[in-house]
Amino acid sequence: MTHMPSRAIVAADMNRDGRIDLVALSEVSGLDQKPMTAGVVIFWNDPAGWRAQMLPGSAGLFGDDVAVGEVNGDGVPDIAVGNLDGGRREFAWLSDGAGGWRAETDGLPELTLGWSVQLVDLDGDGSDDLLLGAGGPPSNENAGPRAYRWDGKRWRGLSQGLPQVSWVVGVAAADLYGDGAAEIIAAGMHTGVVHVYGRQADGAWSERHTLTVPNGEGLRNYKVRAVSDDALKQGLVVANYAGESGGKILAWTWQRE
Ligand SMILES: [Ca+2]
Ligand SMILES: [Ca+2]
Ligand SMILES: [Ca+2]
Repeated sequence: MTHMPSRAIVAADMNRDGRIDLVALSEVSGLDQKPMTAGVVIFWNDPAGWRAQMLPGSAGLFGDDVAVGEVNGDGVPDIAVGNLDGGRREFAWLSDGAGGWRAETDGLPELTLGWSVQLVDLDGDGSDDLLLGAGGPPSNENAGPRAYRWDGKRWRGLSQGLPQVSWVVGVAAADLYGDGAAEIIAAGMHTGVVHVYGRQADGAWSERHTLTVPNGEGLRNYKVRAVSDDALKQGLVVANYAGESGGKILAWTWQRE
């Protein structure tokens, strides 16, 4: 595809033929570009060459993040996008059982910007859930770290206890404490603070730890990633920041008790 400005791409074998494919999301169209973006595009790694397939219902969409996981249990990867068009709520395309993908929006928030997105199992049922680093006006009460699980027909909120703050950007999830349940790690856009939330027995999230970015004033967060290693009893949280006067990448190691 010769014209696809993109800031978000992920590699996965989308049709399970043993060849790794690519999924990309368009970036916002600039003044010198076509007003209608391609949206979400799968680049099939065919033996004869790359072949682009635009996902139905995604034309015009744009954003900065894309993720692949398994949401609906059919073994075919599903797609989540950090949709930054506040007027649309297409954040996920699920495999439709017929070789295609369908946007599933029922239960997802309106007037929300998805700065970053992850597909990760947050409630421990074996299926990936949708984790958004969401922005939007406080009155909308849809911003902050937001989580949703797919019940087979629609999305259900999994955000109980998570704060509703206006501008959360990077989100990630990993089992930092080694208790078998994933924590949510969320970075504020301009706050210089990264919050770690754990899920309690009643399903509500509560803050377990706060990480502070030294001299973080004036820096904007873009992404957070986290991994945890059971053998080493260690975790790692990484966040990247940029601003007019520079930027930094910060990593925190996580030693379990
Ligand atoms: Ca493939
Ligand atoms: Ca699937
Ligand atoms: Ca789940």
